[in-house]
Amino acid sequence: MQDHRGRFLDLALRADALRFGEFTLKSGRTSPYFFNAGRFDSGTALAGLSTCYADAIDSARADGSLREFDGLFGPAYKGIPLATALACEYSRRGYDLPVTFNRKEAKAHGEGGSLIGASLEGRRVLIVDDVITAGTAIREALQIIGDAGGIVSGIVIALDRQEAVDPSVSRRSAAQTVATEHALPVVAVASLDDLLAMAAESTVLAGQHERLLAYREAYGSR
Ligand code: OMP
Repeated sequence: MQDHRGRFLDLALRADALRFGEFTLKSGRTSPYFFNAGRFDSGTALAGLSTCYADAIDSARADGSLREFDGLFGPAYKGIPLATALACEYSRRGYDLPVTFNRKEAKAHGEGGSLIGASLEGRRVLIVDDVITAGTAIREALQIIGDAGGIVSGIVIALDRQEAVDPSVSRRSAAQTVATEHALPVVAVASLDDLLAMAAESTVLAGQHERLLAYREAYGSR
């Protein structure tokens, strides 16, 4: 896996952004792995990560699975540095993309409001976030952008955990559900399947493969 998927997983492991153990997720599920985008905490780490996002986006554009966009939106908090670093990467690639992000608390003084950066009115934006598990964070971002008059072109995330919200009802992943409900493309730099493929081949991750596979069996999409 020499493309953006392998590069991203390598960077995440080296930055300690991808960890193994026992983690409680926002959904309440106990997971054998966790991706913490906050560990990409230096200019070099964020620059490396943003090239992986940009390569994933550019290959989705090349194969026609991603529509045109003319702005980036980073949902608070983790999406903010991701969208900002990605805008810098696109500037290096010759595209100057406007960036917008939100505050979690609306501000009543100064410039006021809950949005910072470029206006979303009439703009086609790509949402840049870290992870989709149940899709709650992404649904909030869709609402915020719609309320501000923006048009969402698609969603890009670092890691698709490929989890079904309620496996007893449906084995469709949260990312697939969001994509279908909103008729939007969701591009992931890498997925749990990519991590499983890497774990199957790597001596460092050999101990994790079975636990990841068992988790995928219990909660994963099909
Ligand atoms: P959903 O809103 O359920 O899609 O979960 C996405 C959010 O879960 C992320 O924005 C994180 O706050 C958190 N999360 C991670 O950051 N990394 C993970 O590996 C798993 C989660 C999670 O709690 O599901």
